[in-house]
Amino acid sequence: MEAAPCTVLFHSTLDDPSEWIPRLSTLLPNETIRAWPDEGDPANIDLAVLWTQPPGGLERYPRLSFVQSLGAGVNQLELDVLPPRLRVARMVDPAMGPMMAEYCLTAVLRYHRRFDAHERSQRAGRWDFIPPVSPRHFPVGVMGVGELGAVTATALAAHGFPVRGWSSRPRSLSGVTCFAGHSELPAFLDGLAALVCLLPLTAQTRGILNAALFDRLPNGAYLINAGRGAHLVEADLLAALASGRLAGATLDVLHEEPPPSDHPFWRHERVLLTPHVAALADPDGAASLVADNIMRFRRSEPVLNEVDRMRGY
Ligand code: NDP
Ligand code: OXD
Repeated sequence: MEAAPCTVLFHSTLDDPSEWIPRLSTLLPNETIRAWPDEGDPANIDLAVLWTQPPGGLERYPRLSFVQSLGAGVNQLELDVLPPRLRVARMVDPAMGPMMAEYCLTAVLRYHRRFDAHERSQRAGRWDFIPPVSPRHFPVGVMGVGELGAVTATALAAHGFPVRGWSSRPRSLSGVTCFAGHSELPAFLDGLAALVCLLPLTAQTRGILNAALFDRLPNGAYLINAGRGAHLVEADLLAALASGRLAGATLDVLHEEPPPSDHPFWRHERVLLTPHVAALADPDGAASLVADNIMRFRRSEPVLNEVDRMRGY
């Protein structure tokens, strides 16, 4: 039997509703799609497609039963304050893996081929000859080898870098040496030339990029964080860059995006900031994934990529 029509609320501070609403309306012709703030009566909202909670929070929607996240990460939805009955699915868009891999490969190659140093030399008017080294001598570690990390680790390995992956549960990835759990973190970090963070932000991973972790890396290692800003203890990064423990950092995510204008990262010569652009769901393909999950939920079928509310990702 056809389910009665329902109302779907769309809210994002990142994604453009004019890209999403027409596609969702075509794919879900029987549902009413409303773009916040034009939400109508909050009591009529059944489902939501969100990057973050709309102002006023989700308690305003007493009938809301399912949230499809526009982000692969879901920490920005503040899962802890959502009613326990609310089910949440995250974005797994196959187009995002290669996009993330490309971002991380670009950042790793920039360090491996010493473009960072060449940029500094040029600015100082120096012709510094730094001989290139083979990628075989530049081990890269990827923290988090889930949907995005696995594609990234595999792409780095295909480029000739020795690659290690670290996850919560043991994993096996072709061409990647895998480590799991806290007990294997020191072995994972030992000797890395570059560390890439693609973890979800949870109570376990908040602040994981800190002085104690940096001290396990060799002097002159590089950090690339495209997970979440709160993975990083910013003061510890500044200290590690000052001491030479770390030689540079590429940060796509920050505690505050954008950071305040007086933030030391803006003008730090060893920090490269990018504005949360590493990977983004493309409405062209991802709108049908969202519509499919909504239809699954409506038919009481298992939804795809449901978030484990206890685990937080
Ligand atoms: P997944 O859930 O598919 O993968 C997460 C990985 O992290 C898994 O391998 C998981 O281990 C591992 N992990 C989680 N907690 C721990 C822990 N405590 N210790 C060790 N490993 C852990 O997520 P995605 O790959 O889809 O996305 C990862 C993150 O990337 C997102 O949560 C988001 O924060 C960020 N992101 C950033 C974007 C950007 O543009 N900068 C774009 C999209 C995402 P296990 O396999 O054992 O579960
Ligand atoms: C994210 C995303 O989680 O853009 O950052 O999907």
